[in-house]
Amino acid sequence: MAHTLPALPYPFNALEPHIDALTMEIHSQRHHKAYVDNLNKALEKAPDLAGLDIVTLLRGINNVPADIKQAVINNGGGHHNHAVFWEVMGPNGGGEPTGQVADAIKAAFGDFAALKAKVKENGTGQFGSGWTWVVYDPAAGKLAAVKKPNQDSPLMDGHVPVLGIDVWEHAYYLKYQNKRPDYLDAWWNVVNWKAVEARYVAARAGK
Ligand code: MN3
Repeated sequence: MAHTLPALPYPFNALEPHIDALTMEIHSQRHHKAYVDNLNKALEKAPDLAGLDIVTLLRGINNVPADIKQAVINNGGGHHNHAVFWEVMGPNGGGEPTGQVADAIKAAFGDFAALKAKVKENGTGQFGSGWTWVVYDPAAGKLAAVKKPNQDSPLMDGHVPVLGIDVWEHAYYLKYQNKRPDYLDAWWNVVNWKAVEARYVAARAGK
């Protein structure tokens, strides 16, 4: 079964003024769509992998044949990273973390301010394109902040992405131009903590 572009769970302008409608439209309908299309194209050469969901495919990246492995890393990673990104944002977002994920942030980072500082450091420190992530590390049994280049998925490291911010220029250039740190500060106004907590709870349950 072919991978499909998920529907955005809110209108393009729902994250204004922090993320502008045109960026959301181009980002979701063209950039994300290209990853999905190119992933499907790459998998035409590996029919055995066609039935795997995207998470299973990326966790098992070392089982992917060498001739399409990099295409799956780039486009499969691009597909899943963006699916997570749309999910952990939303209208009327922001504020302080709540529930189980608030406790997990306190345990791993001390407090929310320290987490934001680490996410910003990773996002501004990622040279070129990539992502700044908060992941659940099953081996350590806690949250961690990591940066990844390009579309490399944290799933390939055995981590579960709980929250991520895209720092490719296509994610912020129309509104923020070269000011990536300003975009990273503004991003917390659109975080959907309910969705982040749900991802954390599922990750702890081994899903
Ligand atoms: Mn992107």
